[in-house]
Amino acid sequence: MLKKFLTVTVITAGICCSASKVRIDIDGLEGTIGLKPGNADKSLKVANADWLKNKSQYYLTIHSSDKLTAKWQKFSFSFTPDKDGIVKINFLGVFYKPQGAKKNIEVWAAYDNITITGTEAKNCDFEFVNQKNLFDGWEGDESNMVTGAEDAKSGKNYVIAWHDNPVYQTLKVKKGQEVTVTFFAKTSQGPVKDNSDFQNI
Ligand SMILES: [Ca+2]
Repeated sequence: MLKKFLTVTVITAGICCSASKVRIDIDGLEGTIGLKPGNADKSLKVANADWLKNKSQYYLTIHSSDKLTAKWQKFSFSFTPDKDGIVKINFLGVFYKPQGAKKNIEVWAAYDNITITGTEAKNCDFEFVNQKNLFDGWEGDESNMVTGAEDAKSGKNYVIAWHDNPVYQTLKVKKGQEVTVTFFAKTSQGPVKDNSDFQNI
């Protein structure tokens, strides 16, 4: 029985790593800013977060219906805030925790060439690295950064993220001013830590 369980777990984990999808969250919880979903590509699902119950109107989640591919794909969605304030835009990856797993599984997605209208956003091509050696204007850590990459959608840099390792920035929004987010996404295998990782293979 145990052997059967382990086999199923391994197979499921194997499927997960190629099942990369878009996941973006818009978080207006701190300022209790209501967020109304607007137009979106048919390939995206934009919804208020039902798990937050009576606070669901302050939080939007955006998922792609289909798996991402190794080629960059363009996506777009809009939302409208119901008052002035600050919201957080989080780029992450799909939540994946198979039954019986102790930890969430790392399913990475890559993002680049983001355009945000209706507000001002910083460094949406990820081409500027700051003195902390992170992408200027964004919060995250070094594992989110891909630099000097030939496969970037714009320039030489892009970000990768998964559910527990997001990349985010804050946006100043205005009541009734629709915000539209257009971006490119593709699959990612996760960070390449060091060339020495390959020398030992
Ligand atoms: Ca870029």
